[in-house]
Amino acid sequence: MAVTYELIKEEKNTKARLGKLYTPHGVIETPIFMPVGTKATVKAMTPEELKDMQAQIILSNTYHLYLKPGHELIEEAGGLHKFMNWDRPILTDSGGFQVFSLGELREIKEEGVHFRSHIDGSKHFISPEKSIEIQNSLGSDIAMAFDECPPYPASREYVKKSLERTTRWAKRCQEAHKKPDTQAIFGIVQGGMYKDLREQSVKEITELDFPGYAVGGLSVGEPADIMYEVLDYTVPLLPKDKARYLMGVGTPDYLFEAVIRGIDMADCVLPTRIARNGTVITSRGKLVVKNAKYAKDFTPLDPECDCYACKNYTRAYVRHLFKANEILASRLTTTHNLYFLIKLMENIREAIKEDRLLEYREEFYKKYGYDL
Ligand code: PRF
Ligand code: ZN
Repeated sequence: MAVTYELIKEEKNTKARLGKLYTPHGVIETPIFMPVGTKATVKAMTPEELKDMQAQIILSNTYHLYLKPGHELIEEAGGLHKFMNWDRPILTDSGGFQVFSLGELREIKEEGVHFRSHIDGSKHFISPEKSIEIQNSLGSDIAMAFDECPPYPASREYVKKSLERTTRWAKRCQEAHKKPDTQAIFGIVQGGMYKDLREQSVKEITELDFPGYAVGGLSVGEPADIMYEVLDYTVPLLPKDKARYLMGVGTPDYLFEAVIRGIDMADCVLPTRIARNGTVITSRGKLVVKNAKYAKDFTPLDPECDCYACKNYTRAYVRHLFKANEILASRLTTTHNLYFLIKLMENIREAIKEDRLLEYREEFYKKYGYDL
């Protein structure tokens, strides 16, 4: 088996878990936040810098790399790890979600999805088999099954048809997989915001016996309490001896609430994206460093943070860099935001060890400015 999960400990007062995920490129301590490197780079960061901030695994995208530079080229380069000079684990998303986000530009059939490139309008087709072929070429440690993520809101009828197709596609992904010794495929649970459909999806997907499972179809615009409710009834149905990955979630509050409900892995573009717009996540909440009120603020982005940016630079300086359109602005805010979330997950793991996750959450929320 290319990837296995070891459950180390369950927290006393919540469903949170401490675990280890063994992959061909190393062991990951969970719960973990995965920085996103869509196009074979975590924007603005070198792999060296990611390692300095203790990033254990990154995520990349099948859809984008297939279009540019093409998976054949990456295979010729020796695979994604070698191509981008990152020797720790990589998870690739299957392309399903990215293709579905194209709206007008795509058409879903049983066979797969026809779509036009968002770059040049050229026509393409991705099927479960094609997605796995691409992910095999990329050589990620964890490949994701090709699924459909229905929009929110969506009718019961539509979600049911969609999840059943996602199951058939998951089976086709397994059958097409050529690298079971060096790459694992994780199955994806769908079912929208409907309890019985989530149950149906878990049953069908877990029957296929994947080495790990993702909860997809959440954080698609639904209110937070609906997402928490879906996690409340979905996560406990997943096998305890496999990793559980919540796709597309990465704000501190969502991370806390997901981990408390038994999630082991999460990813999100948000921290890196808002960083480039001049927003940083701090222990006192979000801070828009571009704002005029920071013009003469000579304190760090987050006085409680000990990342490279916070140890060496002030809000006034970072604001100046943004105003002057200097490239270092994005580098410093990205460094901080990723460090902040990676550190938060490390603190969460420590709290799980000591059975004080709820206390830690309360302490965090009080400062962060979040009402439970
Ligand atoms: N499926 C896939 N990737 C995803 C999602 C999904 O449902 C989500 C949902 N938030 C983010 N990324 N394949
Ligand atoms: Zn910092």
